Amino acid sequence: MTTREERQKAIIHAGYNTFLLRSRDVYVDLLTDSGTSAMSDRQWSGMMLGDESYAGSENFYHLEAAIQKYYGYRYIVPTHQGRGAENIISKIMIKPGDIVPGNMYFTTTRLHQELAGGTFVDIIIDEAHDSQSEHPFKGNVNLEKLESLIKVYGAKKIPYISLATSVNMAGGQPISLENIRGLRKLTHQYGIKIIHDMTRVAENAYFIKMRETGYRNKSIRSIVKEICSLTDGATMSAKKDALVNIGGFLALNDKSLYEEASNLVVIYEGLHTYGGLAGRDMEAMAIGITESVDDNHIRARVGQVEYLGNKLLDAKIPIVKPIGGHGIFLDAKKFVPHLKQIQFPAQSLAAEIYLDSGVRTMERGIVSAGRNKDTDDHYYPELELVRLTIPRRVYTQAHMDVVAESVQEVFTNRKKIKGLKMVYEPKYLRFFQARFQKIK
Ligand code: P70
Repeated sequence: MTTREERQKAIIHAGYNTFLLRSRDVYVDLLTDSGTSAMSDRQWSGMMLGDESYAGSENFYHLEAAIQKYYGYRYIVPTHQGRGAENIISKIMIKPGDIVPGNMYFTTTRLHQELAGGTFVDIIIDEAHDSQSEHPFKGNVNLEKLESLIKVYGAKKIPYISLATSVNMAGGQPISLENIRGLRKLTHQYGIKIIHDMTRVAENAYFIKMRETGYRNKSIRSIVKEICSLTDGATMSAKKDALVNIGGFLALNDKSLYEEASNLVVIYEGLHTYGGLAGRDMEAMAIGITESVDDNHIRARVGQVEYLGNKLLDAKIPIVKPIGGHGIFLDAKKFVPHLKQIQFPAQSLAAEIYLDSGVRTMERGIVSAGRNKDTDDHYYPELELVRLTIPRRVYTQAHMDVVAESVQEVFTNRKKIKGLKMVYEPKYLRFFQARFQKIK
C-alpha cells in the first residue's frame, strides 16, 4: 500500500500513463489479464518437465496435441506471444492494397495488418459501438456490411476475415455461433478464409452456453471446438485464456500456409518447434489449455467479473453493458462528460483511480486507437473506456470490493477531474509509452 502523496509522485513520474508505473507502486493490478493469471499446481509441475532440446522438444508435441484435441486445428507454430503470430500470418497472407475486414480492431493485430500493407475495415454490428446497448452478442459481424465490402473491392482483395471471439475493444463481448456459421457460409461462397483471434475463446464459449438457444447443456469444451471448426486458422495469445505468463501460437489447417509460416517463424521467433519459448513454457501452455476449457473454471472466472460489474451497476456507475468476459469497462464519456475526447478522458480517469487507491487500470479510447495511417489524424473512437481487467485465479471478491469502493469515490468527485495533454507520442502503439501532463 502507498499513500496518496506517494501515488501523486508516481503518476506524475509515469506521465499519467498507467503502463509506465512500477508495479511495486500498485495495490490491485487490473491493468491487464495478459500473462498475469496464476498458474496451477499442475502447470508448475509441468514446468519441471521442460525438455530444453533445441529441436523436437517433447513439450512441443504435448502442446501440438493439446491444440489439436481442444481446438481442432491441424498445424501449429509456437510464438513468444500473440503478436508474434499476428506478424507471421499478416506477412504471409496480406499483400499491399488488401482489405482486412474484422469485428472491431485490436491494436497489435491492426498494426501488423497495416505494416503488411493492408487496411483494416470494421464490420462489427453497430450495437458494439454503443456502450448501453444490451445486445447479447455485441461481437457479431454485420454480414451485410461484409457483403457490400466484398462487392466494392472484390474477393481477391480480401485475404481473410480477422475474426475475434470475445471482442476486447468492445468490452469483452461475445460473438454467437449462429453468426459465425452465417459468416462461414458467406465466406465459402466467395472463397475467403477466416483467421480467428482465439485469445479469449473459452470466455466467448461461456456466453454462448448461457445465452444462445440450444447450448445450455453443451460443455465449454465442445463449444470451443465448434467455434474453431468454422474457421481456417487462428492466432493465440496464450497469456489470457490459456493461463500462462508467456506464450502463443499460430494454428492453420492449410498445409502450404503452414509451411510458409514454419519458414518465417525461424526469422522472427525461433525454430518451428519452440518459436521463442522454453520447453517448460510450452508444457505449461499445454496444461493451461486443458484447464481453460473446464466449465467450473470458466464459470468462476466470468462470475468474478460479473461480481465487480454488478457492484458498479448498483452504484449507477456508467459501464459497458452487458458485462463482458475479462473485465469491466467504464464509459469515460459518461463518467467525465465535461472533458472533450481530445483531452483524453479515459486516460485521465485511469490516472485518477490510481491516485485514489493504487488500483491500476488501462485506457481503451482515443489514445489506444492511434492515428489513421493515411491522414495521420487521431481516430476518434465511439467508445472511450477505462478497462478494469481481472487476472484469472489471482484476486478475491474482497479485492473487488476495494476496487468498487474506489471507483465510487472517484465517481462522487468526478466533476473535479481535469483533462490531459499529450507531451510525448511514440510512432507505434502509442498507448504503451505516451506521456501526458495535466491541463491546468
Ligand atoms: C490485453 C493484452 C493482447 C491481445 C488481445 C487480442 C484480442 C491479440 C493480443 C496480442 C495485451 C495488450 C496488447 C496491446 C495493448 C494493450 C494490452 N492483449 N489479440 O491486455 O497478444 O499481447 O500476447 O502479443 O487481447 O488486452 P500479445
